[in-house]
Amino acid sequence: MRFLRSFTRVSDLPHVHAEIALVGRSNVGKSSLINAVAQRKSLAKTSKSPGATRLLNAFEVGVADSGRWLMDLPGYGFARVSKAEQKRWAVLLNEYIQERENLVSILLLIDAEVGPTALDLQTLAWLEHLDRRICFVATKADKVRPAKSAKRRADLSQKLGVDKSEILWVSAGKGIGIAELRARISELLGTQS
Ligand SMILES: Nc1nc2c(ncn2[C@@H]2O[C@H](COP(=O)(O)OP(=O)(O)OP(=O)(O)O)[C@@H](O)[C@H]2O)c(=O)[nH]1
Ligand SMILES: [Mg+2]
Repeated sequence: MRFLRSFTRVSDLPHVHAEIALVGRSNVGKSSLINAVAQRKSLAKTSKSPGATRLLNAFEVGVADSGRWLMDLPGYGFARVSKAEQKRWAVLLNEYIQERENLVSILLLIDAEVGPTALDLQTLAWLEHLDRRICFVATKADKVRPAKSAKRRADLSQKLGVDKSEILWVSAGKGIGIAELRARISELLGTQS
């Protein structure tokens, strides 16, 4: 996987063969997950403070010019940026999800320990309304104590309204579920993993 470039506008995006986007609240671990999948430390910019990703960042999966893209997007629900900036990101995200052709699936990232938040559920309802295919990913699984894991899994699936088997548990930090996620991405994009 390689970084291609950042885009500020949806209308600047070229036509590609197939694309997957990572959607989730700020700080949920979208960029970290891209790095884990790519087995690179800082391919995508990550940060302790939310709001690290501000643009539509395109990564290419598979061979050069494969036309199979993975998009890292700005997160939602980050209160510490100005209202104007928050609005700009929301508009950008809305536009992207609504208009992007060849978007074969959205990886909806939910914090395994915290989520789903009200905003996560709102986003989910909206994605379902738009008829987008969703792949659920619970992030930072390493933060969930083993004793609580079964309860958290049941709770997450109940709140998201999907079967437990439909949620992929991952940890970019500890490498949990990454091979599985990589395989899922390859399958969705039609590339060799
Ligand atoms: N414990 C733990 N921390 C993680 C994991 N993945 C990411 N983090 C931490 O969570 C913070 C946010 O990670 P990012 O990958 O930048 O989050 P993001 O979703 O891209 O955030 P925005 O770009 O602001 O939308 C960083 O401090 C990461 O180190 C994980 O699997 N386990
Ligand atoms: Mg990011």
